[in-house]
Order: sequence, then C-alpha cells, then structure tokens
Amino acid sequence: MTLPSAIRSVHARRVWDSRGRPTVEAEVALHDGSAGSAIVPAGASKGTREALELRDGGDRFGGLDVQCAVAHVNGEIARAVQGLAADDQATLDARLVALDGTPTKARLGANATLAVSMAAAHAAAAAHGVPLYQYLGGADAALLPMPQIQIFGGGAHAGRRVDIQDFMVVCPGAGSFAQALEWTAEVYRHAGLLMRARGALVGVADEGGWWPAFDTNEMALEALVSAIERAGFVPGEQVAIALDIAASDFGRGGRYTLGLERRELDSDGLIELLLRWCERFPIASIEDPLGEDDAPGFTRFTAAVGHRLQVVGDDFLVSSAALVGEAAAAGAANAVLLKPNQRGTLTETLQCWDAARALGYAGIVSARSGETEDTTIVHLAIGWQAGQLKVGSFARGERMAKWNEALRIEERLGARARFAGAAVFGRNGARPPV
Ligand code: 2PG
Ligand code: MG
Repeated sequence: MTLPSAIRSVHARRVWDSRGRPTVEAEVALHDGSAGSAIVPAGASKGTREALELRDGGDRFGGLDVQCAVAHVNGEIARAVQGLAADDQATLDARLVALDGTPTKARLGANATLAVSMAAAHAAAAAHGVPLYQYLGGADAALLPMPQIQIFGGGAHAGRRVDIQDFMVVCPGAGSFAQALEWTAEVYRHAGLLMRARGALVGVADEGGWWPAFDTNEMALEALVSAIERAGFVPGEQVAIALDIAASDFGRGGRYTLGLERRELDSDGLIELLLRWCERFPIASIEDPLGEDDAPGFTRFTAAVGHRLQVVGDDFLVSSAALVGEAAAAGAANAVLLKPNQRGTLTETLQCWDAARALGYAGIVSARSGETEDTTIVHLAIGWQAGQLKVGSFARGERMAKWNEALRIEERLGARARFAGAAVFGRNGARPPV
C-alpha cells in the first residue's frame, strides 16, 4: 500500500539568487496531492570543511552554473527517493547521504541534496496540514528567535572595504520579535543618515548592510554605537553589537592581515585587539574571532570572554556535530551557527544543533550571503527552538522575506508566542552585556 505521504515525484530547476547567480530549486509532490518546494542559498565566505556545492565550471556564469546539480535531482535522486515517506526526514536524508556516497556530498552536490531535503519537509508539513515550524517543533514551537541584523557589511561581502564582515545589532531589551525589528529599523535608518551626513556615499553590501566607508574597523564600531544612540536606545542594554569577524578570510596558520589598517597580527595579537573592542564597545556576540584552523586561538579567546559573551563558530564548526563535540572538549566557542547548506541535509544540521544544545552551546540558524525568497530557515529557527536567527540586513527582498515571515508567525501564535530575548546570551555561563 502506498502511504499518503510517500513521494510521488521530484523536480528541480535552475533559479537565481540575490547575487544574480544560479542556484537550485526543488519541488517534491506526494501521493496525497501535497507538495513543497525550496531553494538553496550560497555563501561567499565559506569554511573549507563545508559540504560541497556542485558548480558546473567552464565559462558560463563564471563557472557557477548548477545544471549538473539540477540533473542529479531530476535523475538519480528523484528515482532513489520515490516512494519514501516525506514525513520520515531521517530515512529520506540517510538515503540522500548514502546515494551520494562521499563524506562531503562531492558527487551529487550538497545543493542538490539540500534542495530535496528541504522541499520534502515542506511537502510533509503540507500533508500534515500545518505550517513547517509547527510540523518540525510540534505544539511547543512558539519561541521566536532573537534576530542578529547587519547594519554595516564588510569583508568578502563588500569587496574587502573593511576587514570585519558583519557589524550587526541584537536587541536584548526588546520584549518581542516585532519590537526587535522596530528597534533595528530605527538603528539601520540612523546608520544610513549618519553615513550620508559624513559624505560617505551610501550604497549597500551583499546582505543589505550599509556600504562600509570607514578608514579603520574601529570607526565602524564607533558609528554603530552612534547609530544606536541616535535611534534613542541605550547601547548594551537595549541594543547591543554582534560581530562576525570571519577571520578565516584574512588569516591562515595563526597569521592575520588586517588590510584596512595595514597590520599583521598573530593569534594572540588578534585576540588582544578583539578583547580591547569588547572592553570599549557593547558587544554581546562575536562570530569566528579566529580562523577556522586556529582551534587553540578559539580556546584562548573563549577562556577570556566566554563567561560574559557569546563566541560563535561558523567557518570553524560548519554546522558539524563532530566538530562541535571537539570544540566543546577543548573549550572553544560557546555557540554554533547553523547553516543547512554547510551539511547538505536537514537531518545532519539538526544533529549538529542537538549535539550543541546538549553541550550547553547556543544556536543561531543562519542565512547565507547569496539568498532568495525562500523562508525555510525561519521555520527551522522556530521549529528547532534555536533561539536566534541571522539573515543579513534590514533591506533587500531576500532578507525582508525572512523577517516578515517570522513576524507573521509571531502574530499567528498570538498569546502563545514567546520571544527568546536577552536570555539567549545567558547559556553556558555567558551573560547578556550591561
Ligand atoms: C556568514 C555568512 C552570512 P556567507 O559568514 O556568517 O553573513 O556569510 O554566507 O558568505 O558565508
Ligand atoms: Mg560567518
């Protein structure tokens, strides 16, 4: 007998992301007539241990076409998953992993496998007649995440105009997700006014943050504090700073080059610089403070500040349960960024979050710098009760689609909705900044 939730057909097509690059969309249709679709995002500052995104190479679109990944979905993958129950995600994803047969999804491409993994989850939610966040998290899924929202872009997302990649804000003082967005909207607006008043031409970087026209990295931090104050908020209490240093982009082997300031630093030098910033500025969270290959640096940095702020591994941990286990044993980082395309299936990403949560790590579900209108990650953040969500800035449709989706869910949950609030920074001994 065919289950109603059994997969009837899978179809993929090439669509385009926010950088105008090709990416993979998959549609999964079930025997009961339900269907779901999802689009895979793409990073620019990637960890070397991420699952492999299959690109065609050659001349077209700078070698970035995804016709091979699309063909894999429409051929091999479609045949292999037909008849599987879409609402048995673990079995479906295990089939995708086994079919690929490599440790990094190098054969079929993590973009091919993830598109199907996510589309199947959407189809399963539809078959159960509930929104995806509720399908994933059950009736308890009512925790709205603390948003991390970029105000200035930098690093690989802004032609390396400044070294640091993401200058973001979080709102530990806000009482709801909707209020955190309102506050961030004011900070973003004031940051734009401030740049214009300085004569710094205002455009936006890859994720919608203001283009970083600064002479030093510290000037960006000072401007961010000014924007928070001009918007009428108490820095550190109501609105605090979150940074993604993305240090792997300017350092290897414990040697770091700050291009903007023409400075070479070793691991200890970079740690010292970041610790000074943590003293001077109301910073609540720092992502990838050291390079992905600098585990000892991560341990030293976490020992120095991990009791009072969030230290996040992104390129360092690449959403891997195994790497989180190793990091925890070494006291490196106390939070993990969760990006499904770093692994290539939802199940493996959730395994990372389960492992991290059990070890006392905080979790931040995150978009990539190359995004689309797909809002799956919002449902993951709420359904998995991650507590935090990073999507980029407060501009551009591919970012706003996600913030607006979370707003709709908060409204739909009504009195049941809870906001993660300042408590998210309180795990693992870390406390919110004052
Ligand atoms: C990151 C992300 C989002 P990318 O480093 O956290 O800012 O960037 O998708 O380019 O890796
Ligand atoms: Mg990052």
